[in-house]
Amino acid sequence: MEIKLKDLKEQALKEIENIRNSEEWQNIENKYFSRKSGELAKLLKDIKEVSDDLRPKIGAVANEIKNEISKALEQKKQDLNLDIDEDLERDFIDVTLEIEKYKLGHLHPVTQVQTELEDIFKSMGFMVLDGPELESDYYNFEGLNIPTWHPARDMQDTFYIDPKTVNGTENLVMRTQTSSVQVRAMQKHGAPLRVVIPGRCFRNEATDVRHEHTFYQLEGLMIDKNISFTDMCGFLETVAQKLYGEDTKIRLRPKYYPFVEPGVNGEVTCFLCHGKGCKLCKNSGWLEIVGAGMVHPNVLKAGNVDPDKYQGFAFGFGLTRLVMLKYNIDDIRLLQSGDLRFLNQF
Ligand code: FA5
Repeated sequence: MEIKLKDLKEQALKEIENIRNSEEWQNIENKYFSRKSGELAKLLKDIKEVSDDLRPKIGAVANEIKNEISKALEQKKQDLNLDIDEDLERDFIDVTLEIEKYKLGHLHPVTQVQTELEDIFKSMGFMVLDGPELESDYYNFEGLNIPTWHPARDMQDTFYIDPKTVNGTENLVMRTQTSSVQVRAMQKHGAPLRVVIPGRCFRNEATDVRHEHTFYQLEGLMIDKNISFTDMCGFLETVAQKLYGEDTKIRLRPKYYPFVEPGVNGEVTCFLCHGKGCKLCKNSGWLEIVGAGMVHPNVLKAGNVDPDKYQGFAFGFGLTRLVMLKYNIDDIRLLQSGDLRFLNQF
């Protein structure tokens, strides 16, 4: 090790002797003193391998040699009267170095499908509204024709909030459905009205591959004069065709929702097998995508809309389920897992 150090010193002093200009000076300085790749740095690393009893002696020799080379360099600079910009040297940035590039993020798949749906409805003259996630019992249930005693409350297992915790007197719930914005929208904007409301909903679910405690819906409401059930059917078919293609058909079957009369469950022909039957549609040929119906007169009244003058229909898409269908995702819980290995696929 000692011999190696002495050889290095001799070689360095010889090279310093031959320096004729600033460029050569800087090259030599770099060759010996560069922190990462300099000859001295390499040797100092080797010293770590030397046995404990010899290390202090070798360390001292190395230090001495380092000082000698440094002094010789300094002397050469003065002898040749070199003008070396040391700041520039210290701050030198190698622009050719490869750096790790920042990866750009992208919209969450739920947001992507939400935007796609919003665009479809905006093109049909609908406005997009928002509503509170922490909602009063009134807008989530009562105003929607579901009084406290009504058995339909059991259809949605709800997170009730103790009013004391939010310094209020009102009964609050985490909204179970975006239908909670129906009455708010009518009260604020009156009739006629075309509005969609995308947003998060919460239910006290035992979660599984198709059920989350937190999920997204997209609500729609159309109120006007002379709106009939057939208008609703035609409208839902148009939306389905815009979503899944011109040859898509829609099937409506009766379903009970307290805030519409009559109420339906809307299915579309499976966009993967076009109705023939496949794994996605569980061989039925149909995919369930929407709940809908004609707005109940009690709900119109709660929204200060006269049911003798106006009628309308409401619909609610399970937005998270639409995302699952679109991308063939077999476990809803992946969507909120925050797992980048999953999210980076979209
Ligand atoms: C409703 O929530 C009604 N508000 C829909 C509606 C609006 C009907 C307007 C009539 C008029 P339902 O509870 O069926 O309905 O939920 C609607 C959709 O939300 C379901 O079809 C499903 O796609 C989705 N959904 C419900 N619960 C969950 C859950 N726990 N996880 C994921 N998606 C869910």
